[in-house]
Order: sequence, then C-alpha cells, then structure tokens
Amino acid sequence: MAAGELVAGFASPSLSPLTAVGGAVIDAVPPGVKDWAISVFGTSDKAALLVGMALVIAALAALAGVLEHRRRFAGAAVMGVFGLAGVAAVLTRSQMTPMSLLPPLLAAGTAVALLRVLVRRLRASYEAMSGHATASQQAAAGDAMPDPTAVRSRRSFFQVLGVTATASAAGGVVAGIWRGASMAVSEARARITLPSAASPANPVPADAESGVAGTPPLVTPNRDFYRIDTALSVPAVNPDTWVLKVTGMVAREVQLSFADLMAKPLTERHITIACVSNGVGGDLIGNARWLGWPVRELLALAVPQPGADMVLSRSADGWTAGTPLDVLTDNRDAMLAVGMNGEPLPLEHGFPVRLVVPGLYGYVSATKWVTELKVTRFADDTGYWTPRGWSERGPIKTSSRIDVPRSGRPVNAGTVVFAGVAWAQHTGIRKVELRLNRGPWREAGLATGISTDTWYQWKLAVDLTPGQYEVQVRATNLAGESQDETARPPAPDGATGFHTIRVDVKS
Ligand SMILES: Nc1nc2c(c(=O)[nH]1)N[C@H]1C(S)=C(S)[C@@H](COP(=O)(O)O)O[C@H]1N2
Ligand SMILES: [Mo]
Repeated sequence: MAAGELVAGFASPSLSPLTAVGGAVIDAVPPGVKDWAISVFGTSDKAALLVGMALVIAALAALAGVLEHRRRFAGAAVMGVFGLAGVAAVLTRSQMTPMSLLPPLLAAGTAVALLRVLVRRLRASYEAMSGHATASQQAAAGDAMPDPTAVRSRRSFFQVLGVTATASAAGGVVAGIWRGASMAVSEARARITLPSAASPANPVPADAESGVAGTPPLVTPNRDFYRIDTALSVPAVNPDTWVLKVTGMVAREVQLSFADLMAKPLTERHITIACVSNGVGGDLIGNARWLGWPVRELLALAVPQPGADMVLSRSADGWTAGTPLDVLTDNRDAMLAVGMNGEPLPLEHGFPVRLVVPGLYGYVSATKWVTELKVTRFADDTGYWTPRGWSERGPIKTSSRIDVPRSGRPVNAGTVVFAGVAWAQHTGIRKVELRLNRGPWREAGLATGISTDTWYQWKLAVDLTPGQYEVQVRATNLAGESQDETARPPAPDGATGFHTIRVDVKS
C-alpha cells in the first residue's frame, strides 16, 4: 500500500489507491449507513473509514500470508484480486487519469513479490528448525548445538520482514505528508467563495456555437482542460500563506496576500489559452472564463523603472516565464486569475493564483502557482524554456482546426458538414476557408466570437460525391493576415501549416 500511495504522489496526485477505494466505499454505502457513520464519528468519519480500511487490508494481508504458506499462489491470488479491486475503484472516480491505474497495480505487484519472498524464507526456517529438532532428539545427550541453518533462515525471514516494515513506514510517512498537504489545500480550496466580478464577462452570444455535433464545447469544462507543466507532483500551495511579491526594477516592492487579491475589484473574461507545443490540428488549447485582477493594476502600484521590458514570473516550484512588460501593461485583460469557469482554480491549473495573458503561448505567460513577478529586462533574465530551444517571445499564431468529421472516418455521400475552431487571440478571426483536394478556397460560416481573445467556431456544408478527399482549413485574422502555409514543427515558437484531414466519402 505504501508503494502504491508513494507512486500515486507522482503519477496521480489527486487519486491514490486508498482515496479511490475510500471514495468508492463512500459512494456505495447506503445513505442510512452514511448518516449512521456521521452521527457516530462526526467529522472524524473519514478518519474512521481509513482506520476501517486499514483493518480490512491487514486482515486480508494476514489471510494471504496463511494461504500462500499452505499453497503456492493462493495468497498471490488474493493479492491479485485486491489489486483488481483497486483498479475497479479507480475506474469509478471522476478524477481518474490513465496514470491512476498504475499505483494499485504496482501495490498488488509489490505485495505478491514480498509475499513470495517472505513465505519462502519462513518455510526455509521451519524446515531447518524441524531438521534441527530431529537431530537433537537423536543426540539426546544434552550437548546439542543450535542448528546454524535454522538460525540463519529465521534471521533472514525477520530481516526481510523488518526491511519491509521500515520501508512501508517510511513510504507511508512520505506519502502521508504529501497527501496531507494536498488534502489540506483541497480543503482550503473547497472553503473559498469567489467574489462576483466588478467587471463581468460578456455573455456568450447566442450564435457563438456552430451547433455541429462533435465540435468541442465553446467553453472548455475544467476537467477536460488540457494540462501542461513541468511539475512532477502538483504543487500544494496554501492560499492562507500564499504571497505574491513584485520585485526587481520597480520604484517599490509590493506584496499581495490572497485575501488582498480577493478584495480587489475583479475582472471576468473568456480567454482561450494555448500551448506552444500544440501541433497543427492538436488539442493543447482550451477556452475558459477566468476571474482575476488585471496585472497592470498591480504593476502600477510597484511602478516599473525605465529600461525594464520583461516580467519574469516565478511559480512556487521554481518554474519561470518571461513576458514582455508592455503586454502586461497595455489594455488587454492580462490577469492574476483566481477563478476558472466559476470555480477557484483547480489545483492542476495553478491554485490559488496563476497568470493568464491573452495572445501569448502559455510558456511565456501563463505561470501557474505564481509567487513572484520580477520586473527586469530580456537582456538580463530568461524564462524556463528559452535556454531549452524555445523562443524568447511567444505570440500565439493565427491557426485553425477541423474537428468534424474526424480524419479518416468514412462519411456518406451527399451533404457533408465540416466544423471546427479558429483562433488569433487578441486580434480576432475575420474568415475561415476550406479547400478540397487543393481546389479553390471556399469561405466557411463563421460563428460570432465571444471576444477577439477567444477561439471562434466555424462550419461549412459541402455536397460531396463518393471518393477520397483531402480537406484543408485556413484562417485569416482581423488584421487581414492569413495563417502561414509552411509546415513547421512547434519548436521554437509554434507550429504552422494547414490542418489537413482525409475524408473517405462512401456512396
Ligand atoms: N508553474 C508552471 N506554470 C506553467 C507551466 C509550468 O510548467 N509550470 N507551463 C506553462 C505552459 S507551457 C502552458 S501551455 C500552460 C498550460 O496551462 P494549463 O495546464 O492550465 O492548461 O501553463 C503554463 N504555466
Ligand atoms: Mo505550453
């Protein structure tokens, strides 16, 4: 269990085998039992559940030990079933990711391996002991020496047992500290009520959705929002102790607490953020309604000194992004966000506070778990990804994607509806065009945008006869610039080229 919990700390921080089984038990027990548990244990009901689970696990482990000692693989089978039960519990949880399946399997695998080793040593020590007993009975002279093989076997059994217990305790303590910290932060997050925005978001226009089945939602739900960061385990940042420092080339350094931030007049905006690693046609892009305080207001309090041209933002885990100072001080809605789609930021998306900057790729702007803004110069400082082969500046490139139909999926001849999204954050989209088999470009119907800072949905119905088609999409932004045709990979400053799909039209 310790191995599973420990690995979950890395692989699946929001869902460990124990929390999955506990959650499944909580969901499965009838309401009467739940009420009874709360009335008996009060707010310690979760602790009581964990103690109960520990007792059941200990009993099962003992059972597996006895069975394996009697018959080879009998105990291993118990452990295997136990691992599968863990996997089943994980599968019922909404926080599940493919990585969440690893810890219960690993826990079961570790248990089986340990069981084998321990039973083998125990058996060896029994055999040696019974051999010794016979020998000493035969001698019957009273000067029998203890059989060294028996002593060695028994010692080796207890050595393995001791090492296992110590490793489990150490693993358990580390995992416990880990989970305790992130649980405390999750609880702090659950207690937060977001203030209403002083400057609310525009309502989503009624005709902003193309209405084509299979198009991703215009506003991406938090659980489906892409996640990209270097954090091996999600940083657990407590809002009660969080402070943001504005340092560097400023007239005065400023410090901001979470309470200070929540008391500011907040702005709410839909903003589509994108990852520079998003390949043409990729899904490392998402649109959310962010609530936050404009960064320019904070910088105005600190008063950047002449000559400064960059803000190096730093996260609780030391990651950095270099953002042009002018982008953070112009009239765009660059913000210190506390809310995402009406909720406090999810832990994986930067709780309690992150940066969101319309128009720039995440790696140069969207610092999650942000704790410092250092006003500086591009000549003096570099963000995390710049020395690793990515450009110093990262404005988002005008781009577009075909979501419907899926590439390679056969469709019926007749009217075929194509649909997707296009984006040119902070400039906006003017038109989207499609071409079939490199023919003439045809203009698609463009849905009303929420704002120029978000993606736009588009659709086009085309009558098609049976055959193979290569379909390409191209967007033009409101500055009149069409997207770059040349196919280039994401590095160093964002992929270019037309998203191209193949459609097989059946008669
Ligand atoms: N602390 C921290 N913030 C970070 C990153 C990171 O690695 N660490 N990655 C950035 C990158 S590259 C992107 S694309 C966005 C992704 O934000 P999301 O995970 O909320 O979608 O976060 C940015 N903020
Ligand atoms: Mo990114």
